[in-house]
Amino acid sequence: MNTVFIALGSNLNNPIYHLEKGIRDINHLPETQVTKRSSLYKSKPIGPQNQSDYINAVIKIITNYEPLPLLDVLQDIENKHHRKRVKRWGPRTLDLDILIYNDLIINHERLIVPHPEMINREFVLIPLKEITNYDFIIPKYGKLLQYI
Ligand code: ROI
Repeated sequence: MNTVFIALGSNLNNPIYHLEKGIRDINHLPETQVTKRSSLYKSKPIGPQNQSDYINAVIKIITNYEPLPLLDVLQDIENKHHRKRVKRWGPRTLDLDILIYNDLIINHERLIVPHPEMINREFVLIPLKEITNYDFIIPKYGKLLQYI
C-alpha cells in the first residue's frame, strides 16, 4: 500500500457537498481507503479575485494505485462532478490534487509530485498540518512547519 495526500477544493454550487462527495468517492475506489481527513477550511481565492470563496481540505489515503493511474481515477471523479475546465485558475466544482505520494519525487508531463505550489498555499499547508505530526517532512522540500 502507498500513502498519498490529496488536496480538495471547490468554489461552485454547494462546495461542501462536492468536497464531502469527493471524499466518499475516493474512499470507494478499489483498494483505497481514506485514513485521515482535515476539517473543511474556507479561503479567499488565490489568483483571480472575481470568484467565490473556496472550501478546501486535505485527506490522507492508502491505495494500491500507482501515481498515474491514481491521477486518472481522480480526474474521473472530478469529471463526474461536472467539472468544466473553462479557464485556468477559474472557478471549479471539484479540484483534486495529488500533493505527496510516499516519498517519491515525480517530474512527469502530467504529474509533478510533491505538488510544486503546495508550499506556497496556506489553503493546503494548514489542513495538511492538521492531519500530520509536528515534525512532518515534505519530500524534496523538508519540514512542513517552516512554511507556515
Ligand atoms: N484558491 C483557493 N483559496 N483555494 C483553491 O482551492 C484554489 N484553487 C485554485 C486557484 C484558482 C489557484 N485558487 C484557489 O486552483
